[in-house]
Amino acid sequence: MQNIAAFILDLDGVITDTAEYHYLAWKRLADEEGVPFDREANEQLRGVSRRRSLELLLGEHLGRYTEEEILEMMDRKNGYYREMLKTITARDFLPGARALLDALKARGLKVAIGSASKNTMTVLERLGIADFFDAISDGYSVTKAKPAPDVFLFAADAMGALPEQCVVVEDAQSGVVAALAGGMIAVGVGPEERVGHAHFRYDTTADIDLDEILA
Ligand code: B16
Ligand code: MG
Repeated sequence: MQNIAAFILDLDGVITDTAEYHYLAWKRLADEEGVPFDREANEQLRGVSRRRSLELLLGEHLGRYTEEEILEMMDRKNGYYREMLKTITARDFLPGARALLDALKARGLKVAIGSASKNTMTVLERLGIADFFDAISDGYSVTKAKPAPDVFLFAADAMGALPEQCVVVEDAQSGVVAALAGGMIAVGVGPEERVGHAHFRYDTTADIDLDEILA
């Protein structure tokens, strides 16, 4: 692709794997509420905002809760999740993620984070890369969550790049939809059935082939 100026990287599932912590925190909440929840159901929450995740988790039980109770449950889950984030260190990059960051910078490309998470800064600090990026777009930057393109458009704008000059790397189905909706090049990380609609797809972050994408 000619003219690529910047990469926008998703955080959870591309740079580090916090999905397990999200699962354990949601599972604890579900158990407390007596709502069935397992790892398979957790797959639906990949890349999905906190509120939408809770709605999906509660399913048919959603109607029995008031708005106040919903907000309390989101808060409770986030407390459990943030407790687990304390164990993250610079050793918790997904394989190939740290090398990808350095390779992008070495090629003179701008690099941003485009994540749905409101815990983005905490995770980046724990990984030791809070100062690495040219822009950070997270759950506080925009109101419309993925699959809306807003979180990526915000990142592109903050870097002074046009959408068509940006490559988005995503592990979530909704994230790939968001990148395509924003008019960006989409790189999917994960299985065909999840991210096969991206322009490029690799099984893991370590498999991403920059020569192929930038050719
Ligand atoms: P929080 P990403 C997403 O991050 C996660 O994949 C998703 O599981 C989570 O619900 C969402 O962030 C919101 O996270 O509760 O920390 O605000 O994949 O967009 O980097
Ligand atoms: Mg993700």
